[in-house]
Amino acid sequence: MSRNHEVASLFEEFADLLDAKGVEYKPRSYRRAAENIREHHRDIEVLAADGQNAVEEISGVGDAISSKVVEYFETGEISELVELRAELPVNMAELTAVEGVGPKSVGKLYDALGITTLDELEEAAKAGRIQEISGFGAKTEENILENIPFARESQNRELLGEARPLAESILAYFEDVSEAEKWEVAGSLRRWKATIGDIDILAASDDPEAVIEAFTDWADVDDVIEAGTQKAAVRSGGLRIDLRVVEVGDFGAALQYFTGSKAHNVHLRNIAIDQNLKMNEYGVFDISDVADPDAGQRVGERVAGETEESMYDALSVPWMPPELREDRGEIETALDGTLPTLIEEVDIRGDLHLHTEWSDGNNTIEEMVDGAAAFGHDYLCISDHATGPGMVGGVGLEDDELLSQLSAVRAVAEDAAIEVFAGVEANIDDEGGISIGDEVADALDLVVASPHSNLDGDATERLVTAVSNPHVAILGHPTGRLLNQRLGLEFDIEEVAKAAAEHDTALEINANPHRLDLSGSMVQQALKHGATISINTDAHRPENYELIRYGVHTARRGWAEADDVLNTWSADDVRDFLG
Ligand code: DGT
Ligand code: CA
Ligand code: CA
Ligand code: ZN
Repeated sequence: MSRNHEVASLFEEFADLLDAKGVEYKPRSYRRAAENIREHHRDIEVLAADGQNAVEEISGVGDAISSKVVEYFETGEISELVELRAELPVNMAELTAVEGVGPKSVGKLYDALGITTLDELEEAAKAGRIQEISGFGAKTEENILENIPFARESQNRELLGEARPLAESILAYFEDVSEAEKWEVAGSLRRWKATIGDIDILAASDDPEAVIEAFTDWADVDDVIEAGTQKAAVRSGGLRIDLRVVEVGDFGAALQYFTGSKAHNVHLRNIAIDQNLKMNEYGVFDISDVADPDAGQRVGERVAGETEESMYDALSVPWMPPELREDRGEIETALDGTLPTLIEEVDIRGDLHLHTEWSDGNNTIEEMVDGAAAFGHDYLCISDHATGPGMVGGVGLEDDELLSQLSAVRAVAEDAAIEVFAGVEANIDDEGGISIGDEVADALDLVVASPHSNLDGDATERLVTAVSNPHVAILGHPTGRLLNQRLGLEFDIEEVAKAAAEHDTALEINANPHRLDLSGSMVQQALKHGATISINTDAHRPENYELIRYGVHTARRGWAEADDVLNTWSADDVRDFLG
């Protein structure tokens, strides 16, 4: 794995600390550079070895940043950053995990009260000392107190979009470990949960110690937490990775057990017991002739365990994809024989929510179109931000600018290899209205309407109004949640889904790993009322198109079939839906 990610995180930390010190402009350019470094197609370590000029091929990286990159690879640290950390010895990640507390507030809290940790923040808030700081007030203090439990909980969970690539690089590494006969990711990651407590990897081998040694020797291991004869745990990129090595004949049983969820497994075990069967990580055992079934793990005759399918077969429950295993009705449905045929990544034919440099995207219309074609899409919709509630810093386009962009999009569309829809991402105001005029809405092919402001509290009426608006085709990231950062809007998804179905408005699964909004369980409820789903990346650069898979697996967690999802349809059918 290249070290671009690591360097990008350093500059993000740098930006946060500068923000905390009240420095202007610089933090923004550091963040932009960090993003470009992370996405850059060449390895930054290789560029740094060629000197500052080579590093400056990355867009947004000038002299000030390239010199620090070179310094980092030469000395192992960036001296300015080391100084900043000493000046502001705060746990930035922990404190900014509290909704409403950004790096600037962290700086003020440290200056005024010396707060460095979440515990100190809580103590100060409870003692009423925060409201005495200028610019904070009683309301802010109350909000901070309210949001601390959520921040604390989210501290230990990692985003799916961070954990998945890491796990996949381990799986690829195991290709070269000759003693490993089978290996697979298990746990919440195999179920594609939006956030992940730890990564669980399962392997089968006749020589477990060799596999464990290879695992702890993996180049990206930062820290070995424990290493035994059958399991090990390491830390890599801030994530804990558990490895268990089992016998080849037990692999299916172990995979089923360690995939979970716990609730799904408990339900299955009860079904097993009703049939005089015992189910555990070593297999399914027939215990009808066993005097004491609790005498050990392997009792009675083993009837399944080599494959995961055999485990379900033994219980006469049809096998089901891991994404469904949350005990949300999947076992009953499987027993009825009515499991959905879940959507797959290959079913996706287009992306309907993405940005260009006309608003806050990184690339031109042409580049985004070419990128979508290269990714394999049949169509895309350019949907830059309109101005309106929640848009700051002049990012959003006025109506007349949207009309100029429309002509530009049509011009690109003429020569494009794929179908190009012209759209917009409008903002939903407090009453559910949208931030563009009727003339623009009529001229465009597609309006995504998204909440970007006032993202607290109950919003059922607001969103029902928005999806009932005849101009609106897609409700974008409906809750506005940011994983580990902000809970977002609360609303009655069933009411919103009913209105959406009635007015032919699709509900988005925003595939950005920070959002995954709608969530799987909300999708499941929305589908009961016949709503159409649209899975979009909200791409700000062509590299983001590949994030679509996180949306697809979230849809699978919501029991979606291909037909339920607008952008599995042909471009003509999408056009018909848009009316
Ligand atoms: P996470 O890591 O918090 O995102 O969630 P999981 O589901 O990966 O949970 P984890 O890592 O604690 O355990 C992995 C799987 O192992 C879990 O999904 C089900 C299984 N498992 C762990 N502990 C138990 C248990 O006490 N009972 C049962 N039935 N299964 C367990
Ligand atoms: Ca786990
Ligand atoms: Ca685990
Ligand atoms: Zn948005």
